[in-house]
Amino acid sequence: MTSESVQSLIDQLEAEAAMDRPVEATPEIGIIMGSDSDLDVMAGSESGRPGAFDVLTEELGFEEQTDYETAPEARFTFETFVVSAHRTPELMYTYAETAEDRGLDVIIAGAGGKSADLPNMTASIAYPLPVIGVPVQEKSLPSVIGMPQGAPIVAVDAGKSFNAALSAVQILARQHPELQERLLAYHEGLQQGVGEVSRDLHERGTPGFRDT
Ligand code: RP5
Repeated sequence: MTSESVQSLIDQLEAEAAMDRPVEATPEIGIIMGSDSDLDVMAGSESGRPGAFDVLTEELGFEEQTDYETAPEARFTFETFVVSAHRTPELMYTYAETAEDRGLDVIIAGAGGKSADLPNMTASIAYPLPVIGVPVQEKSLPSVIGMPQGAPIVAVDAGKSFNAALSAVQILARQHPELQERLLAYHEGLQQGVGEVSRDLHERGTPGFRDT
């Protein structure tokens, strides 16, 4: 028995899949997580470590798409849903099965707990669409990366949704030179930061550097 709220999401995904919208009007990246309690890890927390939402919106010029009738201005977008492998298996199935027809090019899937099945089940159903798994906790790592031969998933270290988003954009960048430029600019910024810190440490010396 599927609840009304879940069924309405399933119906919406199926309807969107049948729409055949132009690629500019649909998100390239789908972000799903097993629970809204995963959101701080998957999106990035306001007070803690940044995540997929932060790098996509602040570094790479993406916008989050919340309405399919009125797409955001940004050319590249992502969507975000809670999809639980154990509590809403029908929704997981429909999400993965409709992903390509809804215009997604890559899915980032995160789950916590010891039985973090959302990333690997999504990868199996959405195949050959690439899925990047994020173990939300350290103990989720074996169940996210432990796929049998012939059933691929790409995965990042526990909690590293930031890197999952970078990997997703690397995949997209093979077809979109403007994303390649944004990735290079982001990397140059990292290099610049290390170079500045290195010069500062060297020129002030360790005690002086520590005092600033
Ligand atoms: C997993 O169980 C979710 O991905 C989450 O990390 C964990 C706990 O979920 P809640 O009980 O907080 O909803 O499926």
